[in-house]
Amino acid sequence: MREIISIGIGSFGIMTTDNLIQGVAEEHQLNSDSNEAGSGVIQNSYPEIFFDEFQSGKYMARTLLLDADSTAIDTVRAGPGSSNYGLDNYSCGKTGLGSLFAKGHYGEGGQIVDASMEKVRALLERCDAPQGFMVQYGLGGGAGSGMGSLFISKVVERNPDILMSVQTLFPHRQALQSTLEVYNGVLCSHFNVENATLSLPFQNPQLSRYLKNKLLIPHGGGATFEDYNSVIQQALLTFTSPLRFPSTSHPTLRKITTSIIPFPRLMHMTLAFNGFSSSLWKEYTTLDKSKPYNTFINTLEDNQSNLMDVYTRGKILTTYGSFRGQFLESIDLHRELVKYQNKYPNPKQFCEWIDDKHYIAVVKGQSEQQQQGILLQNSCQITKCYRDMCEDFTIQFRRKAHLHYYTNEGMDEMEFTEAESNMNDLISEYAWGLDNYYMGEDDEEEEEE
Ligand SMILES: Nc1nc2c(ncn2[C@@H]2O[C@H](COP(=O)(O)OP(=O)(O)O)[C@@H](O)[C@H]2O)c(=O)[nH]1
Ligand SMILES: [Mg+2]
Repeated sequence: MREIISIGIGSFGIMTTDNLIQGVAEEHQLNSDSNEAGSGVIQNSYPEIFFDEFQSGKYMARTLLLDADSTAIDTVRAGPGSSNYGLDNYSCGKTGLGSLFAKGHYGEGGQIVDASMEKVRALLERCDAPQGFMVQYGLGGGAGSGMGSLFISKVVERNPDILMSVQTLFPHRQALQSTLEVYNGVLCSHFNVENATLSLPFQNPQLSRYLKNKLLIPHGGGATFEDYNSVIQQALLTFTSPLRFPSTSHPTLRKITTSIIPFPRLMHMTLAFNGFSSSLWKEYTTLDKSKPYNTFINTLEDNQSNLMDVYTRGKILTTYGSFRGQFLESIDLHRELVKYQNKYPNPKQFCEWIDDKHYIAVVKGQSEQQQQGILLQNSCQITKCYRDMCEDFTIQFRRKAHLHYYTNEGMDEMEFTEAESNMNDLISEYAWGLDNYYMGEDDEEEEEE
């Protein structure tokens, strides 16, 4: 059984991992008190992808939640999903990390990660044929960036063949909780690029825009982390649904990554998500249920569906679509995508030299209401996030602002320089697919040096 090990690190990571696990338990109708498969358990579905099934019939999440302080873990333990975990699923320290990558990677956080390796080994040992890790963390936080980057590099070092998919919260200029977030983000991305196989990033301001544009709830700017997290939860549930339910093309994480990632470092996806399943969704009212393909593809391709703030133009290399709905057929969806691709002015938008750009998996939905789709695009448009982050990084780093917090913890300035140049390399690896329009528009080309 192709098991996935889910890991949550830092507050953001722990909350989103818990949400994902709760969602999976609900979709497979695991009984929430005893955690046994309920009487109405869906035939032919595979909760074992995320859960260990014990001989007693109990299902426990194959999950590890790591943090430096216990705030987020306490919330989970007091929350509705607590019965999914045992004591072995948590690890936390006693003090916070003050939003410092240095403390998360080298200080107290490092010790917590070291100690968790034994638990990872035990989880892996119980697996039959693991398909990989899904690790959630925020690039801006101390625990998320420091411990997250250390965790994935340690796991990959010990298990070189393992697939590492990371779901991260990317810092955004409009939503920085601390000035250190851009430092943390660049230092952590430096490790992600080398160790992760697949990266699915999110940004809070874009999630906020998404809620405003797509949902009929009048938020009045008051959207909370829970609201953001519920969008992330639905997106990840849709992304993983073909792995957990019978589907066309029987994807595994490995199949998905091999079909959409032509170069190991260009593995940062832009996610577009649509969940028509509830009447709260604006498009639900206009959805033509007999012919939903147009609506699906069109709404997924419009920029408002993106969960990341990216450029509106730039080459798309490949796409992976995961859909569920009663009326959907993969062949029609594929045709619709190809039609979209050939529409003016799009042909140039798609990379010419990749033959089969679209990989699609469809799960027959359980109910008429359930219509969801997520489209992963491997595209150069994502460069915007890296460019913004690196620009902000350089402005601070040139003046050595806030640097002493890191050097006091024993970090060397060289590490900052290396991370910066690795990120600039990544940006230039994506540059071939951006038109001149974006390059050097609001930037005076002094960045080199
Ligand atoms: N969407 C979302 N963002 C969060 C959540 N918790 C924290 N954040 C954001 O994530 C970033 C990192 O913070 P956090 O995860 O608390 O740091 P850490 O615990 O040190 O890893 C900050 O910019 C927060 O605004 C959450 O539950 N949902
Ligand atoms: Mg925290």
